[in-house]
Amino acid sequence: MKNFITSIISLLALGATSWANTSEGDFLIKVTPQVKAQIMQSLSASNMGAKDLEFNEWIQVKVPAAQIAEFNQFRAEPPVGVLHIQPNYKIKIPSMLDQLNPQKLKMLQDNVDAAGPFDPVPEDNQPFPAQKSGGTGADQLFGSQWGMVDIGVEQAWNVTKGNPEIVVAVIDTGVDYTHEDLWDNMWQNPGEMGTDSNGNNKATNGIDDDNNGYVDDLVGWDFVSNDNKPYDFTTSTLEMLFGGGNPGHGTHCAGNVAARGDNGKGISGVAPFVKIMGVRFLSEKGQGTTAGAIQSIKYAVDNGAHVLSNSWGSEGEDADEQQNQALRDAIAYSETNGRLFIAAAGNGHQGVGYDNDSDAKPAFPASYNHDIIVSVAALDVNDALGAFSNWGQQSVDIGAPGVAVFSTTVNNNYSDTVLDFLGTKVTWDGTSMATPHVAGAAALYWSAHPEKTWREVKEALLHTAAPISALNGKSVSGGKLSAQRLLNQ
Ligand SMILES: [Ca+2]
Ligand SMILES: [Ca+2]
Ligand SMILES: [Ca+2]
Repeated sequence: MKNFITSIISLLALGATSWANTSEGDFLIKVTPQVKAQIMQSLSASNMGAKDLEFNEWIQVKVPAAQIAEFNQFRAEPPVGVLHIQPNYKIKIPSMLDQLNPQKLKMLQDNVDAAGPFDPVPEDNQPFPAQKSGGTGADQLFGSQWGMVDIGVEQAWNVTKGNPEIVVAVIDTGVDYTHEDLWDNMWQNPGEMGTDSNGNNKATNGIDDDNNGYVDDLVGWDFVSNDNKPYDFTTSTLEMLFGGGNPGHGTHCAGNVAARGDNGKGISGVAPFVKIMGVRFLSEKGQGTTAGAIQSIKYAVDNGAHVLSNSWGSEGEDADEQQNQALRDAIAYSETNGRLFIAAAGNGHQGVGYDNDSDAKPAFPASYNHDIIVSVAALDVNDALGAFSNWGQQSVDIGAPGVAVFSTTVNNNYSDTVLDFLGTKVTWDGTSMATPHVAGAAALYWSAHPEKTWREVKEALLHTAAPISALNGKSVSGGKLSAQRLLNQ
């Protein structure tokens, strides 16, 4: 053991490391409980880049570029006490442009100068609204939500509109929790509500009142900024177009899970009265790392989310076809604790190629063989598979609305359109958009049947799927999500 520690320290001592740089030289190591303290102490004492991820003895280690090759030798033959070494694989949301054909993309590029000024990025640290809106009345924009009608939410709502005790974690780019149609349904950590013994607001007193390791985590956590404001920062149109930026991905997903129903505003999610936990590990560029993903999953599980909605993909599985063991450990943790892991089937194989069979070319995490995962393909209004959507008889479970999907967007907006100029319209398309429908339906079913196990909820989702030809032989269930059948079976 001493040998490994000495080796790591000597490697790290040779060059400065930076936590801001999450590219090369960023590793995750899993050690045994017996040596963890020793390794952390040694690395910390040397002022090296080591971070305890506080999950299953995983430690993030930064290695200077010049020493990466040497460090990589440990991967093939981990020293005693070290169970696994892997890169801190990148994770991302699919580009909103992935669905565009090359001609259309070229046209956008040719016309990009006409796009006008950059859209403003919202200010950092959006404060929590002072009070709930408490409005009543019809959701005026419900008619724009073709997906809700398509899966039969109105018939499902005759049974239940959702129990506020049921929580869905939207693990994504964050959520605009200040949105008029989301704030009322944001999960609020009971341990950070009310006043402390000094009469101060627990949500803003700078104290970790519930001792869960996170200070003032009222609505969730931001693992990018490491603070209690998992707000959904959008980027400019130009960055979004050509830099893989985020046009408000997490906020769009959250609305389809549980935008507030019957409040006289906007739209309604599939489960209009369950709660949304905001967990952010993907930046405004739509990029994150495995370290952030596993911390997010653990946070959601430990703080009571019943369903985890995951509209993202791991670059994992590198050229050596190595598995992302850290991510698999986190998914196994959600299974051990019985929290359904709903995952986007993916838009093409690692962003390349349409009409992808995930059985042959898996996309992760959706294609992992953990039973807890429900992998979701994207359908359009005519029950056709989205041109971009992955499918797989063994590896994709069910389809749901995922083309031109209407939902909440940042700054109290609502839309099915990412951008629309000079005759080119980019709509909210993706298995990312399909996934929250299934997450919401699982939450709705669990609201009506709180005694069910996760396995029973998953079986009910798949068993009640409405058969469609587009998914016949291309998915486990052979059908699309039916909230109507699910709640009325
Ligand atoms: Ca706390
Ligand atoms: Ca507090
Ligand atoms: Ca509403």
